[in-house]
Formats: sequence, structure tokens, C-alpha cells
Amino acid sequence: MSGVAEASAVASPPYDVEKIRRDFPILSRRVHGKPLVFLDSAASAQKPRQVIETVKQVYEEDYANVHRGAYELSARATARYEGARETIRAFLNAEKSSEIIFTRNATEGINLVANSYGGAFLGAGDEVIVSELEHHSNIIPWQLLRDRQGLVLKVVPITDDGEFRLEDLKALITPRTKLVAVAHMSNALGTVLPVREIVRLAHAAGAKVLLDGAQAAAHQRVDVREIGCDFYVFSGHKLYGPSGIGVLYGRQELLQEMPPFMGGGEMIGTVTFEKSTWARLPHKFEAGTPAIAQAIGLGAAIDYVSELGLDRIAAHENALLNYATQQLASIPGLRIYGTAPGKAGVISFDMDCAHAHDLSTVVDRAGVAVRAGHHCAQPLMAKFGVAATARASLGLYNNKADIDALVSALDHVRELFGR
Ligand code: 7TS
Repeated sequence: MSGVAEASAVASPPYDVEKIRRDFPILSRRVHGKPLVFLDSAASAQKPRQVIETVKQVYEEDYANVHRGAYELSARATARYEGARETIRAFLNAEKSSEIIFTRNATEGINLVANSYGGAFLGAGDEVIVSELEHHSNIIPWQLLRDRQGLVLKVVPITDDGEFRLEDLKALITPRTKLVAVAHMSNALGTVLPVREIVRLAHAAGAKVLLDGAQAAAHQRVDVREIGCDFYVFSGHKLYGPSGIGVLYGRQELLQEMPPFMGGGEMIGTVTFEKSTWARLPHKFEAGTPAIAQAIGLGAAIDYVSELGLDRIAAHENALLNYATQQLASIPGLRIYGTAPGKAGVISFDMDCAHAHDLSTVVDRAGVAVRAGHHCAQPLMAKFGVAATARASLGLYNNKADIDALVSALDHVRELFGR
């Protein structure tokens, strides 16, 4: 077996980014008369033809509500929806497809865990630990729970380089620590957190671990059993899939104990006005008509990235990240935020001559899309003493020419605003 695997690894063709780019129709579009240079995949990634065609084909040929009709079309839609769940199970290497809950996005997955697990099992004085680099999606649900149930919310500080240090987590863990909820990868800095070690420390103290994989899932292979986490969330739209669909992975014994998050159709066993019972997993957590075509489209997106290979995507993006970092660092007056070793495809920066928003408006005129703002990580921005940064983030379709276009647009910013 391993001989076959090795042979196929050797035989795998080189990563042909120009060919890959042709799968993404939007990349041939022009913006302000210039070819689009898309460097905002951390906010939402573009979609390959394979995903667009799948969603279109579902609506044209296989669309009906799921889990209801005995008729052919509903059976086909249900099989494809459940097939997508199985694709996601394999993608995350979860043990059972009943551990894969479809949500709207990563945000909903975190809110589900906070309300259901947190609401049932966390009480006054119990501690939830997050980190200083979290997206607001992994701060606010815990704050709301804290204010409702008297929890203690603790925050692991981040170093000036944007590193998460295990000893800083260790220093915060006590016997009252019940949950550690952190990002797998930072959307604002690119820092990749040492998640296996975080899980080991938390579990040794009897605490559960939720990982926010909104960014990481698009940039590296994720194996929830190897990591050992209890919950993992991500969004389809950052993984080259449709918006409106996301995933919560939870270990079965936890999901089974947890009460429903939302009530309605699909999630019940029997209903009377006196008492109702709940459907089996995963349906207990999927109230209402789900995002059917979007879930199937997410399955197609995962097939797409799996065929390219997450390891090869990561290698391509890391080489490009090194190139981009070198190029940007050579621009006078440009400062990069977040230089943690092992970071992935995000570069946050500002320039001494222009505000991040002005900078992004100027580069947009050259067809270059970068995000400017607080990146939904205001506490992190406060730590660095800035209100906003500009951010270039990489996807599997970016190439050196994209970076060169950004650098040349930033040179123009210096010409315009430099003294
Ligand atoms: N967690 C992280 C680490 C994120 O980067 C984001 C979105 C979310 C959670 C929320 O994802 P959603 O799909 O539920 O909205 N991050 C960004 C970003 O960096 N720019 O726009 C959205």
C-alpha cells in the first residue's frame, strides 16, 4: 500500500497555478479596466467552475426539499445532501458522518456550541479561555454566555510577533477551566496555533476544546482525530464553496448530551403540546429546511481542493507568502503585523504615508482587491495600537504576478502620499 501511495505521490503533476486559475471564471474579469488581482480570500474565496456548475445542476435537475418526500427528486436531493456530509466527514477525518452538523457558517457553529453546550454544562465561575487574536465570532458568543451565566472569560495574550505561546495558556488554566476556544489560524495575522498541544494541555485539565477553523480549513489539511479537538467549525465560502453553508464537527458523545440549539422541523422525533422528543444526530441540530444546494456545492468544493491536495496548496501558498513578504518588506515605510514562525497566507500591513483605507482605495484603482479595517479583531488591533491595517490574503489561485501587481500599486501609493 505505502509503495502505491509513494508512487502516486511521485507521479503527481506539478502545481500548475495558471491552469488552476482558468477554473475560476471571475479571475478573467477586469476591475476599473485592469485585470482583477484578488487578494482577499481570507474574507471570502472565489469559486471554481466545478462548484458553480454543481449548484446550477442541482437547481436544474435534482432540486427538492430533503428528508421528506418519498418521491424520486426528494430522494435524489437527500442522497446528494447526505453525500456532501460524508465528503466533509472524510475531509476532516471525523469518525462518523453524524458528527458533521451543517450550519450557516463558522459563526453559527460557535454560537451553537456556546448556547447548547455552554448553556447546559457551564455555570457561574466556570472559565472559558480564548486568545487575544480571535475573530469577533469567537469572542462575542462567549461574552454573551458570560453575561447570562456568570462565567469567567480569560484571554491568552499574543506576543508582539503575533505568536501564541503555550506557556501563556498554561498559566491561565485552573481546575475551573471548562473550555478553551481558539482560532486554528488567525485571519488578521496568519498565525497558526499549536492546536495539538493546546488540546493536550486543555484535556489534561479536564477542559474541552473548540477550534475556529474558518481560516485554517482552506490552507492546510485538518484531521480532527489527530488534533483531538472536541469541536471544530468552518465556513464553506472561505473554502471555495458557496456562502450560507458551514460546518460544526463535534465528538458524538458530546453532541448526544447537548440540547437542541434551535427548534423547528427536521430536528424532532415526535411532537405533542405537552412534550417533544428530538431527532437523532446530526438532525437534532439542523432545524428547518437546510441550505441544500449550498451543502452539495460545498461537497464539490471539497472534492476540488482534495483533488489538488491540501498539502500541495499549502506548499504553493507558503512559497508565495515568502515571496510576498520579501517584496512588501522592501517597500520603505511599510510595516508588517504578524511574523510568527509557521504563519500561513495572510499579510497585514500599514504604511507610514497613508491610512489603510486610503491605501486600499488606491490599489483598488489598479484592480487589486485587499481588505482594510480591523478584520473583526478589534482587541488584536488595540494590542498593536492601530485602528486598522491593510491585509493581503492568499488563495490557491494566486500567483507571483498578483504580488507584483500589489507591490507596484503600493509604489504608486508612495508616489501619491509620500512627502
Ligand atoms: N473566524 C475566523 C478566524 C474568521 O476569519 C472569520 C471570518 C470567522 C470566524 C467568521 O466567519 P463567518 O463565515 O461565520 O463570517 N473572517 C473574515 C475576514 O477575515 N474578513 O471577512 C471575514
